[in-house]
Amino acid sequence: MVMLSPTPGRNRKTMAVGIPTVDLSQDRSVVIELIIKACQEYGFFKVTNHGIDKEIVERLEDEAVDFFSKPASEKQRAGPANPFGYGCKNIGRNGDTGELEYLLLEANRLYISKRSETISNDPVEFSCAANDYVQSVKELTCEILDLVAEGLWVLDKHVLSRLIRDVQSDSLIRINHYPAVNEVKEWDPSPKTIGFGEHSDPQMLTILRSNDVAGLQIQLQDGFWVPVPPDPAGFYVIVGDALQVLTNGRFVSVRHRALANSHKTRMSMMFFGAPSLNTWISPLPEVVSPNNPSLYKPFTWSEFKKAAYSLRLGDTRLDLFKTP
Ligand code: GA4
Repeated sequence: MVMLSPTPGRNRKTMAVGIPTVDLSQDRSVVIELIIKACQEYGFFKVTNHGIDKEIVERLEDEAVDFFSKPASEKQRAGPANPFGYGCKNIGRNGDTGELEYLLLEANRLYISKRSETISNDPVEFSCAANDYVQSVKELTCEILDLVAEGLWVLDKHVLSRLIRDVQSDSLIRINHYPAVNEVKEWDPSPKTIGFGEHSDPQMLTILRSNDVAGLQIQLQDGFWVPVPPDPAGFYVIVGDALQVLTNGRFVSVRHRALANSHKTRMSMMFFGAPSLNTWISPLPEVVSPNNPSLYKPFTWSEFKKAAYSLRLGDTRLDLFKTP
């Protein structure tokens, strides 16, 4: 694996870095130790032996392939993506753009809706595929959050997963489609074709799955960018801003980006696990002490979301909520 310089093009130093991988079928105590270490050092890891059926992933992937292969005018019927639906090139509300198109949907409201009718000729089929996928990745998110709570010696072991299981949870699902480009340099140290610019995810935890096309990169705490090798059979776990706050900065919300300079079409599917809009977010009592006071002012998820959407994609929005 290669590690890229933080200032691409200038200093071409490379180093080998491994992406932390957690085999969920191992002994529980080993799994917990590996997850805590990965969340603290990288805010990112891959899970294998996660128990999610391949067929569940492939059904939603097939639906998405069908949708993105439609003519632009038809896809536009499912847009714009503000707040939910089909989006093309525009990201958020403040002028960010990328070389991608996508579907952004509320994970808790995937019933057979008018929206499904604009996405698929068989809305029941689409809704079922999306629902089954969401159920599976939500379970995985909750399982990981329970392991995290146990690893942090939190008394109420389900305090984090309960936020995601809440029927009012503001979790989202996103399917990104990065079209292939014709001319690609074998190895480009200063990538120009940004599919999705660098950012951290505002939510608690993101579960990402991609097809076998590379593009995802994560930024290490020292600023180096590391390409993440694709693994369609695994899931990648991304620590978001809200979990950084809940752990009082013990976990880091990893900055990541997606390049789109591949000969092959890349497709990724993300589940963003978030609490309900009125949930107060502040460090868990077990991670604060007189020697380790809270680094953040309490805020509701709704306030944080509002701040995130008022800023640019790459802004470090947590700065607004730091204690003086
Ligand atoms: C990043 C994570 C999710 O994809 C997302 C994104 C959202 C959007 O695409 O509309 C945001 C971005 C994401 C962070 C800051 C704001 C909001 C674009 C943007 C500029 C759906 C999310 O929740 O936050």
